[in-house]
Amino acid sequence: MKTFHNPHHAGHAGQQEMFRGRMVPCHEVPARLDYVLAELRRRPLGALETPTVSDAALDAAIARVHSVRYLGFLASAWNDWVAMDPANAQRDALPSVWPLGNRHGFRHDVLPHNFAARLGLFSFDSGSPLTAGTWAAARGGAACALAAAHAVAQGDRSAFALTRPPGHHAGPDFLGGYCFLNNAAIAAQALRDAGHAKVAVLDVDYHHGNGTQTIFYERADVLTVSIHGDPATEYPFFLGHADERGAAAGEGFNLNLPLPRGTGFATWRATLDTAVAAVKDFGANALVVPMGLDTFEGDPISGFTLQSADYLAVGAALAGAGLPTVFTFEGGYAVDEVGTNAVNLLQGFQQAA
Ligand code: Q9C
Ligand code: ZN
Repeated sequence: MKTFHNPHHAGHAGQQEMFRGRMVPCHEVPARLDYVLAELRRRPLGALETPTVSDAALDAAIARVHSVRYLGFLASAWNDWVAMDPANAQRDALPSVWPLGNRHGFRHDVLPHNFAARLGLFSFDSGSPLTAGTWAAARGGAACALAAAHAVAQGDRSAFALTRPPGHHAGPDFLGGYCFLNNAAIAAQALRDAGHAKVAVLDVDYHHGNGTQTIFYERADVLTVSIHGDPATEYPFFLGHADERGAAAGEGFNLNLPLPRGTGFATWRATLDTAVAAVKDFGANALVVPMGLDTFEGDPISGFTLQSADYLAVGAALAGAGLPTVFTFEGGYAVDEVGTNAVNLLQGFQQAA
């Protein structure tokens, strides 16, 4: 399989995230991608490329998934942050005030002039620093997702969008969970637009793919499935329960498979079989896998206990869906092992496909 990697990723380098009342070093660091790229050079699965999609095609593909006003906010966010105070050039932008939705009656329709207020309007946590290179990195990542979708649409069995920041927590008009643009959703929509009538997304990151679920929640043409830590105890907490089955035309086209913190591979693997069966029952023509490696036992912020060798079997099980497949790189914060785990999964897929 071809890998499209993002040459702009390292420009997104947050210093700190808010965690339980204090600032801690970011878990989502540039070295994560470098380790995966190094492992792919050691154990090649196919060509390593950078995406060559045109700016116009990229802007159009991103706008299929995200709102105009959110994209306008992101494109000028760093300049607006520094314009607030020149000293901000040395600091990441993090939100500190949010217009809570349903219960508090705050308005979302009026765009505040104040940058800190806009940052809160378009975000849902204080763990996702926006830095000088964030927009270019996120945009470069969307280009990887689009290029991977194009490769698969043109007949490749699979393709890998190797990028950071990750994407699956980003919704139509919000960032969070280290994510800014939803690469998996951009790939899924691009596959739809290339003529695949039904696309499935099977999210194997430790955390529920809330952004992807929200983007496709009322649609019957994109099935979203996610295996993740139970939101009763695990981030992102406010979405990802089993009773969320989709709405309106999308009723029945979302499947959440939450598992308790501490779950090991036997149970996780059986749950993956349930997820793959749902993808097959749906009659998907193509598959997108938001590939988080934070299900690994050694992950510092997660709670499942998968071992490195297990990822070979995960990839083989995903190949069992028998579908053209785009992988997007999502979470996975045990930096020393993330390259091995990612390439194990992809190699397991490729050997079984
Ligand atoms: N201050 C992904 O794996 N952790 N995102 C909570 C908030 C957020 C994980 C800290 C975890 C986000 C793509
Ligand atoms: Zn995650």
